[in-house]
Amino acid sequence: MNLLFDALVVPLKTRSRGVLQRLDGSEISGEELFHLSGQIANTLKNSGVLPDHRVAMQTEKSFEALALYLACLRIGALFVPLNMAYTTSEMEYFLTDAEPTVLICAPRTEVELNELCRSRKIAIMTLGDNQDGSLIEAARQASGVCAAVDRDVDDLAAILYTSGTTGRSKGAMLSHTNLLSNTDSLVKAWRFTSEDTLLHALPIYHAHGLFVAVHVLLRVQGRMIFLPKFDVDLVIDKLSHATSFMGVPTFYTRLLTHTKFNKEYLGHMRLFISGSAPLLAETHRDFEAKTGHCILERYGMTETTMNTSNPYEGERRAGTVGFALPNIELRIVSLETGEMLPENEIGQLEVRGPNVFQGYWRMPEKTADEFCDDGFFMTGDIAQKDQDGYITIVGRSKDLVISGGYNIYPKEIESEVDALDGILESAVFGVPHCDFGEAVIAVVVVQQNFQVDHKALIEQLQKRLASFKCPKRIFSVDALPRNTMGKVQKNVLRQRFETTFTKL
Ligand code: MCA
Ligand code: AMP
Repeated sequence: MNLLFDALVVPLKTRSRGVLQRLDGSEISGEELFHLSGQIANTLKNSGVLPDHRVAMQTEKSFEALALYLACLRIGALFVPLNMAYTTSEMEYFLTDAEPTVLICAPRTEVELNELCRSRKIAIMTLGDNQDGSLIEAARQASGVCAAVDRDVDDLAAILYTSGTTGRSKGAMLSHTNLLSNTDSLVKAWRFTSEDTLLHALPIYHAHGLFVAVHVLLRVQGRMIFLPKFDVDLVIDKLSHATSFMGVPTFYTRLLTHTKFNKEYLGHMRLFISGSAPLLAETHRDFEAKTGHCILERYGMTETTMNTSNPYEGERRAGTVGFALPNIELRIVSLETGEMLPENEIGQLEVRGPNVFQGYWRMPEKTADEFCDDGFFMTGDIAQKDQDGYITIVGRSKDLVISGGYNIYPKEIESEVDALDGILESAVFGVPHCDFGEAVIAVVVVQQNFQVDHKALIEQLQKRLASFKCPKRIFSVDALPRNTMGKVQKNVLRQRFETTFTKL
């Protein structure tokens, strides 16, 4: 038995209908996806990959990248997808921490990454976005027949890195049961069937695009129109061929502000889903007014995949994330005492259920810190439940910025800013941004007589940090505001700089 492989991949074997449409309109059948995943599985095995070995992937989104994930499931390797935006310096950390047997990278980054791989004895292969690269060349020569290895229900399927409060990313270990139980809940909750076509515009290196979108559609043997990335014109063009769409709030605000976007394009659409960041109630209402569709908002985390959802039938309440999904226990507890709070009171959201991950990769202490004795996971999200049971995420106790659906932990950025020449200290935080929801800015205190050039500081940071993490603006102050305990008052800074992007 191999839970995820049996549930998601085996049914493809006999499916001659298209399961995936490429941007150029070509259709990939289930049989083709199944066969290619077998060929890639054999290629990985030939490179020395064994069950429980890690296979890291930093490539553009493609049908072949998806086949690579399915190949990992087949041979029991742990899939470690990495954002294409990560710099070589960030990749050095991930490769050192995950210790993959193989890295599959884009052809254009091979030279830079080769050095890192060689010294760590990591095999390297490439996968381009045009059906090219050494992985695909080798796979084409390999047999497509590859028996799936047995996996226990609690065996791991993937490690997904999520930013860390301490500055370094942590690998969330997700098991077959974690992922399949959640997929099945979502299929039911959102009424997905084999008749569905999902317009897939999310990246597949995060839980949203892979474990929510791809898993649900594979599970029901539906079809996906696989866009390389979110592009508002393309999405508008392709929506008329889809029944469903999943996105982060930025996707919806961009659609709403596009002059071409209107009801006409939505002939077959039955469902729009939003998550990964708060969807403003205003966006929810404007979308309904413009399209007649009420966006279904849900809430999740990399560590837990999806926890709550607004109902498919029944009121999808703007500004809320709905109710706990089946078999998932949620509670809201006091941040001071840890005691459960009654309705309408605000506290930390904790979660327990088959969806909750197995811990952080090689960080047992960090893992223990984030679980209560009775097995509830502390999400770090601040929430409230109303008298009808709807949950609202009202804030975060973790120092986190969510920009366009990407999580950015200020500590990581502050460490990089502080290391720059001339900087004494810094504070990094998020401020409102009409496109990304929140945008990162940094406030710095510079050494005496240092001639600061904020643009040059950003350019230096771009060499070290993925560009979505880089502060969009940097400001200098004489001193950071601190409370009596000496802690930087980010709320004071946030207030002072909150109109940075809104007054533009
Ligand atoms: C791109 N840029 C960003 C972001 N994306 N800056 C801040 N925040 C961002 N999210 C910057 C780039 O660094 C670049 O800067 C410039 O914008 C243009 O880059 P480009 O790639 O062309 O941007 P884009 O194509 O317009 O991308 C915006 C996007 C993308 C489509 C909203 O960020 C996106 O696909 N976001 C989805 C993220 C996601 O899937 N999250 C799910 C995580 P410069 O010009 O300076 O170089 S999973 C999760 O959160 C849990 C499990 C859950 O609940 O789902
Ligand atoms: P990640 O670590 O990338 O998996 O992001 C998870 C975090 O995104 C959660 O802990 C929340 O803070 C946030 N999040 C996800 N979905 C929502 C939502 N619908 N509303 C508000 N915040 C959300």
